[in-house]
Amino acid sequence: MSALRTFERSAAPATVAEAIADEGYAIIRDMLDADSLARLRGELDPLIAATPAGHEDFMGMRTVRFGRLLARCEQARVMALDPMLLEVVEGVLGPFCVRIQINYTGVMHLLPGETAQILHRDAGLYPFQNPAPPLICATMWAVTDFTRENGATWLVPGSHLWDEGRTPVESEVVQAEMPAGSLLLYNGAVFHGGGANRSNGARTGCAIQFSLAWLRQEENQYMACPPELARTFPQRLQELIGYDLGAVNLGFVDHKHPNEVLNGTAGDGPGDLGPEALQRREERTNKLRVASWAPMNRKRVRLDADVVQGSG
Ligand SMILES: O=C(O)CCC(=O)C(=O)O
Ligand SMILES: [Fe+2]
Repeated sequence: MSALRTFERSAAPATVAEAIADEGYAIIRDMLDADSLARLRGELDPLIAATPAGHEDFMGMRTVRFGRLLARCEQARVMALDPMLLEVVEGVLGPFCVRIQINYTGVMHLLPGETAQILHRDAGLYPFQNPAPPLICATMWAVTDFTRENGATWLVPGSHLWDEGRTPVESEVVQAEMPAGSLLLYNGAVFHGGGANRSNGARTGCAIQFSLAWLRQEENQYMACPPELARTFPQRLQELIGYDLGAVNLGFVDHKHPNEVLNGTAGDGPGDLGPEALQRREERTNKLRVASWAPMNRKRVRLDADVVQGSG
């Protein structure tokens, strides 16, 4: 297997963002220290124990999976606000939006015997043909070690830049092997999928996905974290889950700023929906040109699990 793009926590966020722009992914080691990891496991263990495995093929028949992580897990709230993480995500998505937002949060706990997931693009939610500007920057936190045997995430480096229609072959797939506490970040247009768990232990990953704040979130954060709960969160987290403007004049409530409405600080009159800072930021982002809007069929790609598992 070719060397994975791996960085230390002390790396410059811009360098990590560049690796994600070039190769579609990066791994940062030691994002969680031993205490944070222990707190996270302590919170996740009862949630995992209380959740039945298996839903359907894509979700994994031997996978314990649940979302709404920010409502359920305090340590996940800390992780979502990690300054290094946010700087990297800003570096990846920032040129294409005025605001970043949290798009999905959840746990993927692969039990022994789980088979490989279909390779897919998370950004396939949105009807853009590839290549497209970055829409999603996904993160996968290794709660256990991620190994070749226990189902470390498969990735196809560079596939975020491929033309629509190109599908991966086995020699193009790598596995994100990383010790517990590491963080995998990837562009949502990179082909990837959970691996097969051929070990005797579970593989636990925590996903926190970000996206351009002008897109609808995959997980409905307003219902996952309703106002009475969100009010107890740090303000930056309130903003990241969507209690914020997604751009100038995008997402107001009764013509007022949603964060001010949430926290009861909105005035009586129409709110200031185009604060200067937001407008200045808008001037620095790119306006996109859609080169083609011809309809085309959408499909998922399945690679044979055994073939890919044998790739080196
Ligand atoms: O479990 C993994 O490693 C990846 C899961 C995934 O990509 C997904 O469910 O969208
Ligand atoms: Fe995925």
